[in-house]
Amino acid sequence: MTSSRVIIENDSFSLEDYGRAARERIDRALLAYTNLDSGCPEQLREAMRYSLLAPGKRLRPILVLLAAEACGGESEAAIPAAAAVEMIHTYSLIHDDLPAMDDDDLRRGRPTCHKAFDEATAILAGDALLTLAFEVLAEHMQPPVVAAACCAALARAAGATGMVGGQADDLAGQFSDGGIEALEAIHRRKTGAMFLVSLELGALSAGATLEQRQALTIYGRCLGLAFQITDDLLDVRGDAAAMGKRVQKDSDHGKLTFPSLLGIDESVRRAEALVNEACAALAPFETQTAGLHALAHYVLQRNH
Ligand code: GRG
Repeated sequence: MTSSRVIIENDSFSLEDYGRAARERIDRALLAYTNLDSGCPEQLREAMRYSLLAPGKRLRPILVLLAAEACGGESEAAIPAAAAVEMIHTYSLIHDDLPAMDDDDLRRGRPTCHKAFDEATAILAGDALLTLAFEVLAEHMQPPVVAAACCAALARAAGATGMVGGQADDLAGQFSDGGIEALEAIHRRKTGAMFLVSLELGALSAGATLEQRQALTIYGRCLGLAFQITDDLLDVRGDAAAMGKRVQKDSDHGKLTFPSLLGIDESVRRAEALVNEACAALAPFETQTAGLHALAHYVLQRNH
């Protein structure tokens, strides 16, 4: 978020400042957790760190920290969970960029992992990040019952009925002649599940109440969908330099997207309505939710 020119502030909260500080804490943890012993080949560690520490927005780990704080917890206790979701997210990007999937040359403003290294190394770097995420949760989340719950939730969100399942249906062109429900069914899993679980892990780390978890679930569902709509809009009208990746990809491949189904104006309206719904869901919280509000609005206004 540091490179964004969008600054969302109210009297007492600046997402720009919060994001900068959170990003530093998250990146320190990512560096420490990838300081693997000599059993890890040097090139593999380099490829893992190349992609993991590249300048992404760190939206999902920031959501973990914000959810923990909103539920009355200490964000420090949620740092291992924040690192774990970023590892899973990065693995998914590395694999998504491979020739067998999206075949991309540029990611986060840099050559993709398989271009900077080679395909086999990129596959293995993704595999290693996927497994390291669960090692980090199991070893560093406390108490053990919370660590186990975090592992189960993240596995479900990232796996065959979550992100991987959504990606498989998307690649298969499943529902490509379907309507808006079909499109949402793909993105609830492919993109939305990782947003939702980020909030869930933050809530678990803070010992959230059922009411808080339910509110975060509504917030996360709306936010995940709004994020995907803006992602589709950025593919149509975004700037490749700001995005750090190729744009106009979806239309080139004739993919089903929100703008292709609804048109640009209606897609924008839908994303705005979802962000308003996300923010309304935060009403039951008595604690500070300025960060979650600001992040939802950032998702609407982002340029990358
Ligand atoms: C390969 C198992 C597997 C899954 C891939 C995440 C994903 C599923 C594919 C990425 C393709 C894509 C562009 C999806 C749209 C939403 C998305 C995940 C965008 C990237 O997330 P950002 O914008 O990226 O948060 P940064 O780099 O900022 O972290």
